[in-house]
Amino acid sequence: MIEVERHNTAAHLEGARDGRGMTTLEALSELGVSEDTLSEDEKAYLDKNGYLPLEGLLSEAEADGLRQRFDELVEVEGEDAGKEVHQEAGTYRLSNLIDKDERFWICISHPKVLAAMHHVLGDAFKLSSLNGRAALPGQGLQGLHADWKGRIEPGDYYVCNSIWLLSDFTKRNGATRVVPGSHDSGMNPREDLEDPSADHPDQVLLTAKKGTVVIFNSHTWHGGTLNQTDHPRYGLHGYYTRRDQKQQMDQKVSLSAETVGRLSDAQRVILDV
Ligand SMILES: O=C(O)CCC(=O)C(=O)O
Repeated sequence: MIEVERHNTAAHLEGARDGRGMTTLEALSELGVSEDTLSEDEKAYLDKNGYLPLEGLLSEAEADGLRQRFDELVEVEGEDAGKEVHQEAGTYRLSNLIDKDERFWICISHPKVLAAMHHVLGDAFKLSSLNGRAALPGQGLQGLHADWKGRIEPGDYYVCNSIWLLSDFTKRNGATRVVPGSHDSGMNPREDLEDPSADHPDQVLLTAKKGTVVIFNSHTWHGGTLNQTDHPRYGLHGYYTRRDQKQQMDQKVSLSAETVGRLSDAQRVILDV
């Protein structure tokens, strides 16, 4: 699970203009984000529910290509897969995906996703990590959690996630569950629920076609469910944080010079490298 502690070392806007002299807002503009990239209805849905499904952001061929690459990396990395950030029994986990294939860069470049991050996190934010998770047959149940330790004031969000569906998410294959509106509850499920693994009366299952990206405010209570099928259920987690916070995976340390050299200035701002 992703949980990051607060790291209050800088004012929120410090770092908005980085070494390349470009602010996050300027980078967003370069990457094609404008005020109306998300519709007013989409923004209102995200504000109210704490999540927003965006269908068809990847074509079927793109999703299949990423899933194939996912499997190759699992094979190559073997027991080390995911260890840069987190390993989880019953799943394949991968980390540091920006460095591992240029095709994953869509997760830091898609205007709709970046517009949603801007809406939740404000004018200065960056990627925290890009990880992969596949729930294996008969596995994958997680307790409800927020990707943040402790409680927050409603509206004062630190982190926001995007889950990129590389499989259809169905009722039976371990689709992510979320509790709509819980981002503004002022509570944290790990501290405030008696049994975070139990079904929650208000939970909804995020069933959708592969190629969909579901944005979820990471303070929204969520978790993987049990995969009751014979096939793994694949997703990527493009996890973002306010710019004054520590990244889950320090991109300056984890990206090779070769990768950094191939990124555009705007992408480098999003990665803070
Ligand atoms: O992959 C999923 O369905 C959600 C995973 C998740 O919330 C986590 O690993 O923290």
